[in-house]
Amino acid sequence: MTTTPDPLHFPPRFAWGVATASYQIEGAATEDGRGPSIWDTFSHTPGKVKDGDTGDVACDHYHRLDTDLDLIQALGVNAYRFSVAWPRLQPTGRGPVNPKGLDFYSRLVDGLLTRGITPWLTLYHWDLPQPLQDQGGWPVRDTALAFGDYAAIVADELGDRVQHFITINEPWCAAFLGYGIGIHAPGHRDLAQSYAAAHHLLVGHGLAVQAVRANAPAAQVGITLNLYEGYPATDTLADRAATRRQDGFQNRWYLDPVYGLGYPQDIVDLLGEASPQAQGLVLPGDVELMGVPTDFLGVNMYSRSVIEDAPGEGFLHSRAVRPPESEYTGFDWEVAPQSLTDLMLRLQRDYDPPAIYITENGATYPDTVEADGSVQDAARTRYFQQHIAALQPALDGGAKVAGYFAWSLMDNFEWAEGYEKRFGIVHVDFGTQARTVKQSGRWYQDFLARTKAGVGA
Ligand code: GBH
Repeated sequence: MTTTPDPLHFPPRFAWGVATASYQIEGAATEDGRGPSIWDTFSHTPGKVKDGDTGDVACDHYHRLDTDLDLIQALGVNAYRFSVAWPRLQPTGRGPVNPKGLDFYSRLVDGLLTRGITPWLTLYHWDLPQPLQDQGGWPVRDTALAFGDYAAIVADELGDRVQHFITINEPWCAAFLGYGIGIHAPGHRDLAQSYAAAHHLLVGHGLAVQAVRANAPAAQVGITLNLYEGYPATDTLADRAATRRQDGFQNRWYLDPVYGLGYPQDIVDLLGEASPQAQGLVLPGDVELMGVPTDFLGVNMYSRSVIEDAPGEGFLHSRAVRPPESEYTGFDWEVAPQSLTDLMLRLQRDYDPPAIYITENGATYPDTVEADGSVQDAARTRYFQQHIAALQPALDGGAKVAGYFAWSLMDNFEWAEGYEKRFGIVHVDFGTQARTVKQSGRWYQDFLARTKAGVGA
């Protein structure tokens, strides 16, 4: 199977991985001292998650650690990205470590190292301890301070073995989907609150970077943003300006502060009273704190956006359009591998990160399990081929792409979509918890074997 005539060439020591997140796979939601998170509360609130699904059991990964580690190893990856559930480590979000929670992550890390796989640890993938939400959640600054303390504990306890830390996964989602439009936990709908949350997520990121540096001095640390390259629907000035506004909302609002530039003024102006500045939340020193130097930029990329001017629509006066001739995945997301090339080159040009890691890339399609039990997910397989191939021109053009993580290791709890939307390269039967490597997983396995052997893809 080839998509490009020429074999691909990746830099030496390229990280090839698969990714997961704690609430999406672990289950064991009330075991061994784990406290509740906002996702427990949200998923147990009727009407919030499709079909009333919860992460109570999920992939039961907490109880299947060893066999899941064997599965990861069998794929042939050299890196595994997972997240630590904050309420497993600190059940109320503050105070002493829960030893059983720590023991789980310690066994996970050791199990990876024994198998020759580099652990990539995400500190926050959305499962905020519920008691911290009860005290105001991300819209209050105290949550960022608590997050910095938690980061120090994790770096201190695991930093002897973990050398790659990601502070926050997708602050845009945590802030906007959680506090702005309410489709994610904690389900609030208030634009100003979402910008207060975004500010404290970025402050928390800065504090966490400092905490990792202080407690695990040799480790690399960065943040993961969900970035989508924007394209104007037509070449008119109006559509181009609308695309720039959308880019400010989705991308620059996070990139600019992380690279020390503070918030983009065009979006501050559009937000007016809802901006963190107008709310009095940006304290002296915050621009430096949010922009504390990092070792890499993590990028989660799934699609692109095509934007047209739409006066009066939202505070951005813009709207996403759906190019009819294109190909789409299960969330009605456009398959747009060229935009991955464009995004990498643009990030390198505009922000010059020391390294870029694709910390998530993948697709959901309705999979069919064949009579013989196999899962033929040709569309997902093609999606991975095309996006991995799209990294080649980015590398050739000077983008410092240093790794790629497929989302996801296995089908899991897809947030508000419950278990219906599958992203795994390994199929999970949620009745029996049987794992079956899909066609896409077998393709990735073959690709990695060939790439490591220097044969190209
Ligand atoms: C990432 O979120 C997450 O980091 C990961 O946990 C998740 O499983 C993965 O991507 C796949 O979704 O109405 O089109 O917005 C990306 C943002 C937010 C995408 C929720 C799906 C719901 C459908 N996700 N969104 S949509």
